Amino acid sequence: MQLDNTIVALATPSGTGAIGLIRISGKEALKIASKSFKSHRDIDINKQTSHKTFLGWFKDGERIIDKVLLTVFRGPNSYTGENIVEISCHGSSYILQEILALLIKNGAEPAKPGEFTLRAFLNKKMDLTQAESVADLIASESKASHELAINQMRGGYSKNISDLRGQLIHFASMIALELDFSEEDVEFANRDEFSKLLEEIESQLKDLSDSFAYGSVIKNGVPVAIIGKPNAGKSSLLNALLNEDKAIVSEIEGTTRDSIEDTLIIKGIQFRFIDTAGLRDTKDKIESIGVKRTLENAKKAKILLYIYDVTDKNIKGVLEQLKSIVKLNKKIILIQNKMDIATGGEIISDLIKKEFNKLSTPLPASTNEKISIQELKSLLVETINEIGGDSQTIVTNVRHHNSLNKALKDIQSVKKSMNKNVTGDLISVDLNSAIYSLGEITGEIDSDEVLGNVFQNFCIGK
Ligand SMILES: Nc1nc2c(ncn2[C@@H]2O[C@H](COP(=O)(O)OP(=O)(O)OP(=O)(O)O)[C@@H](O)[C@H]2O)c(=O)[nH]1
Ligand SMILES: [Mg+2]
Repeated sequence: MQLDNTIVALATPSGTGAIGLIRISGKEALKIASKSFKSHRDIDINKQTSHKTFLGWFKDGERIIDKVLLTVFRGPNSYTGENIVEISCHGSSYILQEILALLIKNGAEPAKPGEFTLRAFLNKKMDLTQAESVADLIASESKASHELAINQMRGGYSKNISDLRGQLIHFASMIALELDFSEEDVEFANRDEFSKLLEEIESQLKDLSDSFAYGSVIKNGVPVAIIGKPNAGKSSLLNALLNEDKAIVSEIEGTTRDSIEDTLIIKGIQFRFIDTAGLRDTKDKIESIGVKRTLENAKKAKILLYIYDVTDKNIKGVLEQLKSIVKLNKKIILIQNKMDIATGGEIISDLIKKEFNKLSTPLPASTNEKISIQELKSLLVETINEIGGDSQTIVTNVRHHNSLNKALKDIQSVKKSMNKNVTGDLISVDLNSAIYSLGEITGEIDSDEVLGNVFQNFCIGK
């Protein structure tokens, strides 16, 4: 990995803004910037100490490109740990391009995606999970996902994992020592303590791994599929939730043929609502593709909103649909729609309660009159909080989840081997594999492959 070059990139989005920020990092940062910068007070930035800002002209020879503010950070007290120069200029895309081109002409190299943060990691300014949280923080769109990213950036669970890994390493070395003295039949690793540690690690890994189900939906938005028979009021419900006319509503059965999706943030949590084609047997070719999609969306969703028309005469049809939906094993919220035209003699909800006593009571609603929409929103938040449980630390990252699961499997194998009293060298194999997986999470083991995977998902300039 090359670190002795000096890199440059735009840190703000390309396009026009009031201000744009260009960042240079590396040994030569000050020298490269100073070739084109003329301070108003004739100051040589090469001789300046860290954390100082200067006003001046950015020039291509004698041609003035912009009036800029230039800030000097000297390594190791900077984001990357290297010398950094930040140039704040006016946000015209022409100016930004000119300044970038000049800096490259002066000797800087265009940065690769995530290279600033990669350098911060390699210079030990942060561990790998913290580096990853930078990308999450930039991408966070709701209060809840922002909170998770900030928590991870502040250290999150990586310290805990690092501690557990340290204890495992201790036992691994004790067992290795035993192998060296194998003829003498000594036991350096106290088996009782070791078993206790394995139990604790297993339970912690399990909690972390389980929290991913919650973490990933918080990060990417909770998928909620709205399903039901044609004309139940699915599209009307989507519109009522979003408070806009997003989907077409009509009294014709089969109005919605394709899935329609939009997001909404409720109490800081982002939900992705998916309005679907009404479920029914149909000979219409396009509609039947829509129905297939509905089932796929239902399978992918975290929460299902099953909506039915309280005045529907075909109650059996509703019960049958519910039966197949319950089989999907998802959180289901039932909505009894069109209460504004209910006569009061309807028995549908009683029948549902009788047949599906595990489901919660249907919420009486009217999407036309916006009755119970607020209650539904609160119910959604409650449901997702239930899924989250009261876990303090939450895993949001697919890479961590995979490594956690790998480590968990290894720990379980170690436990099994211990119970069967197998020899130390066999235990060592699984133990080392678990130590490796845990190290991958924090970056204590940083193969190029892991690093490549992590940083390729960053944008350039981060
Ligand atoms: N009275 C009354 N009518 C409603 C209510 N909600 C929806 N409707 C009517 O029911 C009809 C169907 O509504 P949609 O929202 O298009 O139903 P859908 O479930 O999306 O139907 P498909 O897309 O065909 O599957 C429309 O005529 C709506 O005006 C309600 O709360 N009260
Ligand atoms: Mg519809």
